[in-house]
Amino acid sequence: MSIWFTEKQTENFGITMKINKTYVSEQTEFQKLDMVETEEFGNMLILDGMVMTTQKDEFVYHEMVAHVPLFTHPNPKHVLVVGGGDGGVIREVLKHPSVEKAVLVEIDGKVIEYSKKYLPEIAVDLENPRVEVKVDDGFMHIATSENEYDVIMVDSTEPVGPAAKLFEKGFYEGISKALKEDGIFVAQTDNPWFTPELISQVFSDVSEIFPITRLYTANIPTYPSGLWTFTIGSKKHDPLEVPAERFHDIETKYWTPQLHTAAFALPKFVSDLL
Ligand code: AG3
Repeated sequence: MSIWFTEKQTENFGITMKINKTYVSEQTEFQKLDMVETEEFGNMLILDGMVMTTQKDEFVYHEMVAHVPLFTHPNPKHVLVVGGGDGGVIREVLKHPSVEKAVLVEIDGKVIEYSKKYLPEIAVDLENPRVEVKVDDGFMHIATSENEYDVIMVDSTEPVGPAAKLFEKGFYEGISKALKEDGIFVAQTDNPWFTPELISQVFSDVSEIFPITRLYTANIPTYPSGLWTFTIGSKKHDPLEVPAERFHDIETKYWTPQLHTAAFALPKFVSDLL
């Protein structure tokens, strides 16, 4: 007998994976958390029935969330990650020597605890002295920060449950206030196949607040449709105008200087949403 997990990505469509082992299946204070071993993608974190990250493809998402805004900023020193309790974005952020301090604000301490245990190469840097981990509400953290951060990354779940308010215009206004005068933020903004309205709405909200607003994509096989989007709001620096010499050497598996720019080239049906 074999056990299979299906994430119903829409009412009528899903992704199915063979599960070898279930390590954790528990209702935390905020969400349902499952940690499993899959045959194809290694260990996998699932929140509220949705695939968050897997050992095999996590590098795409984490590199693309971190490196695109961090290379766009000429000297990012103080960085905030909202969500991201698995630690994958933090691991990538620390590859930038200019970053003196990276703050991670994750609402659910259980995500951190189980990621350290079952996703050790993703959570590898959560104890690094350049990192400050806070188990707290990211929305509140943003609301009480002013002129503090060079780069903010929103590594949230989907706009249902605890993360719903991280997709509202008021949140992006808070982010703008929390950023310094040349700050940049990025948020994961789902996929154009099943949630085109979300992409349009976020892009329009962000462009009312930030002078430079851009959308880029990456290929993530375990996320709905595989075509994932990220929205950047920037006060001054344009991700499409990064001087070539700013791209210092870092070890990556997905991001390259060429891809930094290429990721902003959108299929027509996606650019039509903006
Ligand atoms: N955060 C975004 C995951 C969204 C996936 N959606 C889905 N499976 N329906 C990922 C967290 C990784 N650090």
